[in-house]
Amino acid sequence: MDDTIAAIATARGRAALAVVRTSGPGAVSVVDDCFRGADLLEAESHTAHVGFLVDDEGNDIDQVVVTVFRAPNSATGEHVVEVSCHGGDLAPKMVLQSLLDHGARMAEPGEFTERAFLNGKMDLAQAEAVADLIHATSTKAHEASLTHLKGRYSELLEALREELLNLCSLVELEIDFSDEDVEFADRERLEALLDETEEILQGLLDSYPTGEKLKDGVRVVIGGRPNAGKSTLLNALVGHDRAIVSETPGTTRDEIEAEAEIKGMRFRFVDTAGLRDTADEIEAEGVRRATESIEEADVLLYLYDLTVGLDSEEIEFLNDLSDDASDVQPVLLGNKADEAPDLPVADLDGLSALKLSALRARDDADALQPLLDRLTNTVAEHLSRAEASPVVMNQRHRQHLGDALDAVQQARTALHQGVSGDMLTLDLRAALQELGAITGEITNEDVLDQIFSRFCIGK
Ligand SMILES: Nc1nc2c(ncn2[C@@H]2O[C@H](COP(=O)(O)OP(=O)(O)OP(=O)(O)O)[C@@H](O)[C@H]2O)c(=O)[nH]1
Ligand SMILES: [Mg+2]
Repeated sequence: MDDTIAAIATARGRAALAVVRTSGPGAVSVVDDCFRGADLLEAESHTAHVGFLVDDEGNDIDQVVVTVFRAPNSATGEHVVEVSCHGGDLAPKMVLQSLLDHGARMAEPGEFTERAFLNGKMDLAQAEAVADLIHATSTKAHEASLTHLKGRYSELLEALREELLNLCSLVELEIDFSDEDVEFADRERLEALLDETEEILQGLLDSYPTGEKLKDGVRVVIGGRPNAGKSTLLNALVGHDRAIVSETPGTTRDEIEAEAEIKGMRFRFVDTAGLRDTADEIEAEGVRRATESIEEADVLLYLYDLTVGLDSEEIEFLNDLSDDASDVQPVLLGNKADEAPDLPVADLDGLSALKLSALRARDDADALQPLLDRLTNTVAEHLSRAEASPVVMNQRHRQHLGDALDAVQQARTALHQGVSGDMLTLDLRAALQELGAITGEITNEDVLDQIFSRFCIGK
């Protein structure tokens, strides 16, 4: 961290402004060397200065605003200077090049955040939340990563660690005084604390499926026979003509994916080829993909044409689906209600069913409302869990939380079996280690490199 890094912090492309960031011991002098304006070496922290950024031959590049943050009161804890220049393809690159020519080094991916972490500006879980926030594609995912960024999740883990640490020191004290046969650690209290820790860890682990849904979206596959109206429904759901609709059965072959946000959650809708036996090789491949896709769905919208009805093979398929323990939640949709207003939708045991007209829904948003409500219902559990945040959204965290839980459970078994104190502290220490790995209190360089290398440059 003894060198000065620089990178463009904003996205490429045409925009009014862009920001080029630099951080490190030489940040102020590097920018000062290529800035025609106030003397930045004398500038106070948290001040902004208008002037011209120049290249290494002294030619003007752009009119910019330079903001100076002096260590330790900056995002990274080092001297940081942000150059706001004009956006577009050229100015930000030329500004960056000039900073590099004047002694800065190109930043590695995530290096700004890594420095912030190493300087104690944020813990590892918060640093990861920065990445999640940037990648969030729905309101709920954004909220959840913001909670992590604000440190609520870290506070919870910290409190847990403190409890465990207390326990551990009591038991260790006992070991030190073992000759005198005293018990500093009240066994009942110990057990109560282990229970409590276990419950919190379990709660966090249970929130992971929600975290996954917040991050990746809910996968809704639209399936059914050819011509049932699947592509029409996809277009209605996403509000534009994404998929080709035609009266020729077997129109859709490739899977077509489109997204929409409903009640803050991201839904990924997948239109598939109509399910039927076919001699057409390409269509058959489409059917194979559709079947595979249905198995991997969170929700299956199974569409059928009300005027045609469900055949026995479909009924068997749907019954199997609601019977077996698969994670796919099926919703049966009787389509083309406009042509069959009096026909009821098939009533299959335990299967939620709705009647609709995908055709009408295309131009009449209200017609879709019952289906949208049904969809939000299928994720109601996730939505309420997201409210009761924090939600674990990160695979790495899940691993450590699971290992911490194992260790706590082992400690409890050890306690029951009356094993010696040192065995007990071994388990408690293991749990502490796992929790510390999440916030980065205990970590090694390889892990850090792995985490930060997934960030993008300038972050
Ligand atoms: N009357 C009526 N016609 C509909 C409705 N939904 C779809 N259609 C018509 O049904 C035909 C088939 O629609 P698609 O959306 O292409 O059906 P699909 O299920 O995607 O068909 P494949 O891609 O061949 O599997 C088209 O002519 C649509 O206009 C509806 O709600 N009412
Ligand atoms: Mg289609």
